[in-house]
Amino acid sequence: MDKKFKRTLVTTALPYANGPVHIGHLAGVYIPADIYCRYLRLKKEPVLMIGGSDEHGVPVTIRARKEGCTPQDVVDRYHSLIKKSFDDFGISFDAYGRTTSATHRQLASEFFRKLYDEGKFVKIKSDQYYDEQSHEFLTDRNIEGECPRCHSQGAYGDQCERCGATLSPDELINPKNKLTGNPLVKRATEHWYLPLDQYQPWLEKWILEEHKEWRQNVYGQCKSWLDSGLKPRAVTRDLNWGIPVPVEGAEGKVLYVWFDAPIGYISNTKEAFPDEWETWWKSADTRLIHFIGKDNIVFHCIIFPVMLKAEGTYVLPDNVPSNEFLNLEGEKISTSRNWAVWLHEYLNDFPGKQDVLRYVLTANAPETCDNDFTWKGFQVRNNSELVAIYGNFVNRALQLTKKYFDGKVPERGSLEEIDKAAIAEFVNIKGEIESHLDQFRFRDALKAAMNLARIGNKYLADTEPWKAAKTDMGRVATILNISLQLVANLAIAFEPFLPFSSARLRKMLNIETADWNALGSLDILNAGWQLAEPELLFDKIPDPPIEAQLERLARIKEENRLAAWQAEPQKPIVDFDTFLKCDFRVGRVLECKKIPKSDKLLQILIDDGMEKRIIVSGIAHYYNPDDLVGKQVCFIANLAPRKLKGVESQGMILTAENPDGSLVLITPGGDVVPGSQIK
Ligand code: B3M
Ligand code: ZN
Repeated sequence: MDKKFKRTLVTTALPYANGPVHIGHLAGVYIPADIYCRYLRLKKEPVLMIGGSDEHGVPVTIRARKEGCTPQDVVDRYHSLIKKSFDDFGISFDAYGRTTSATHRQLASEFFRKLYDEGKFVKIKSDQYYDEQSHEFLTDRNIEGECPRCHSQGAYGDQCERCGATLSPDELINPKNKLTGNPLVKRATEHWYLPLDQYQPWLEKWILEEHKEWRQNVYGQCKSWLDSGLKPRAVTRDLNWGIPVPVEGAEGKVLYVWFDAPIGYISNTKEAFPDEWETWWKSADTRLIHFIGKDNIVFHCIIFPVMLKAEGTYVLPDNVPSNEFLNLEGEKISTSRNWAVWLHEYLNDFPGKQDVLRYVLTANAPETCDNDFTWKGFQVRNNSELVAIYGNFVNRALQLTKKYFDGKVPERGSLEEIDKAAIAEFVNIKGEIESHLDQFRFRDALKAAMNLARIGNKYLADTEPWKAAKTDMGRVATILNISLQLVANLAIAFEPFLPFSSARLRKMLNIETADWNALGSLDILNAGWQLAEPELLFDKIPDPPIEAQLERLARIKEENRLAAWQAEPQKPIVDFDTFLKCDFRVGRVLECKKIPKSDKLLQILIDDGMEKRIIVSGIAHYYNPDDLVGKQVCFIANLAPRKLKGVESQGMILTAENPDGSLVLITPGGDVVPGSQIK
């Protein structure tokens, strides 16, 4: 650790307590954070790992209404389920609290009140949609109506999922309360805003100049937020689920969930360590690290730091190692579509195999780009890495020792060249693992640990102790002594990554604790030391359970396919003449570029066979502008022109929408003359 720091405070994103946790959560946040904290603890550095449930926010209230229970019922249920999943997977929290705790409510209120008293907020009055029957203001996501662009029903207050338009609730035609269907009226309301714009110069210096070492994805996202200019952000909401705004005249208002949730890191520390929490949070020599997923970057790198800075007594994050997303069998993980591997279900299907999942998710971690989890890949990593490399080496070394030396560590005699070469390779691995872990490169660190086992396997294959046993038991003793020291090294090196297996291995070696400083040593086990009975460290996973998982996913896909039809039932029949009124044609893309200030829209210049025309299309998430040039596309030519982000679109390009909302262009099956009609 950097000399200027005395302790490391690790926080992990607080999962919303409105559903169970899945492999994406584990891979993105909790496994890397757990590896890191276990590593620091092994090195005897002071560290706290803080987590907890995020129990406020609109999604909790939506779930409660759907299930006909109270929000408190929802969060009680999921808090317990989530906490159990984390315990089961060995995620080693030092504190795991809840944002509905009294400690949190008080600390978050005091935090808000301090900023309020010091005039750090601005108060802004605006007209918001209000449901006069249910007496509530509505958040953007809870408003539904007709899209002003594509005129489909069911567009949200912030976005039309049909045509991809970014909307504000004001643009919706006939806005309604999504849950009750009630019509809405406008009503004036006042909220407190955090003036992020005032902190822009400070953030630019603090992030862009002083934290160039942050991961590229994190730094890049911050830069693009800063480049487009920060605006004041509301930190209160008109809602009845949350922490009441501690100000007179603010009845019916609560703290915005993203204001209170990160304060949860502090209050969860306070609740678990009432005497020490301030040392951890308020000393300049604390290094604060936030582990999060990429959708949380702006909150942890911009908004929360501004809150901390405004408050003035807390430390700021030193690093925010955010991961990208993990997909499942090539598709985005989705809670609502049940496209996920739920942790509690995994443990039912693969009891005792926590470490296998920990291994696969680390080896495949979405550190630098989105990554894919596949069940076949899971099986291959288990069978040909954990079983065939790590488990195999350990088993051979222990079984041979049992056979030739009754399970006692034999004496090491003089070394041959081949021994020295193997030792020279393995002593460097400690430094390698450390340098990767120090820089949050967990995948590489795991690979380095696995190399130790590879070295061991190669060493046994090269020295063939079973052959030497016919002539020279002294030689066998030396080879097995070195092999057993390697096994002991493996137990230490894997301790942060695979804690359950390391504990079992230590049991076989008869050693109680792992000492990180011993990593690289050839004298961990003394000659004469009695080992315990060897067991297999990992077992092969056969095909049937993997096939069962794939069948489950295929079933879910089928259910989703049917649900998609039900969600978008066939439209009323149109007669042939009406159909003929639509002029569908083929065109060729000549030029294509992104539309500034929109992350979804592309401006596409098309050769329509007669002349050139511009069409705006919401496919920027799925296609690179450059890749489209030269492609043939299908479009509707006689759609009334309309303006999108200031650009007039003369027609619409045809796409197909996957259940996850991703869009795919419709293209002709062969080359067609531009302008050809589609009938
Ligand atoms: N609950 C969002 C999420 O799970 C949110 C994180 C809060 S961290 C303070 O993505
Ligand atoms: Zn639309």
